Amino acid sequence: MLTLALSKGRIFEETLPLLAAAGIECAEDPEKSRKLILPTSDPGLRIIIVRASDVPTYVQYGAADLGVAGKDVLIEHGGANLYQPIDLNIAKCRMCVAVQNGFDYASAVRQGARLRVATKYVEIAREHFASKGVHVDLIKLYGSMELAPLVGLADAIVDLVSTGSTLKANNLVAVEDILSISSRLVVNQAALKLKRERITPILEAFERASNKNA
Ligand code: PRT
Ligand code: MG
Repeated sequence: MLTLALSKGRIFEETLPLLAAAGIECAEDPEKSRKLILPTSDPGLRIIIVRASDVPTYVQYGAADLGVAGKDVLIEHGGANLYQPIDLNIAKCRMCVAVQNGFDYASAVRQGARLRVATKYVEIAREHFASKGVHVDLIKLYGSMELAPLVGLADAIVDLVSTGSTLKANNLVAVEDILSISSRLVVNQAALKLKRERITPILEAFERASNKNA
């Protein structure tokens, strides 16, 4: 049996067409069902539903053979024991630095001020500001980062942006692009060796289908 770890929402939805390209359908909708283990049309493949940031952990320990996770999540996790063969070109967005409209980010940075930065992505933020030589106090949050500058918790945030409407609705502007993000297929390294015959056709189908998203 192969186990594929997915998170609800955009990752699940955008992985369905890739599964379809491998001839696999998932009859159950995780938004409606409360089940965390979903069968598929392939009796040898099941899907487990986990939090987006937990996908690498399930695959790392072999509780799932395969998973789909954003590059943001993979960088924060560190990627131990994970083989990352394919950029699936799904769930695309950008990692950005954003501040409140009117905050003079450029001169704060130029003057060498110590910037307070709130984020869920502390590893990415640490690396970004270190490479620029900017001193920061990182404040770890688990969500709703957009609020932090509005109530004086931070000068800036590091967050994902896709349409930009969340920033706009909260009177924030992106002042720096850190990196482009998309989701990757991740495979447990031992599973790749032991279950290679089962995994290879799925990898090939995903690769073909994801090239069309590039
Ligand atoms: O929501 P939850 O706390 O359960 O976990 P999660 O946010 O990690 O999961 P989910 O499903 O929201 O995101 C899964 C993956 O999708 C992320 O790891 C990213 O790689 C990718 N992705 C793509 C995004 C976005 N686009 C995105 N726009 N993840 C989050 N967002 C959020 C962003 O954080 C911000 O709050 O959407 C908001 C901005 O969107 P716009 O369109 O208003 O700019
Ligand atoms: Mg989310």
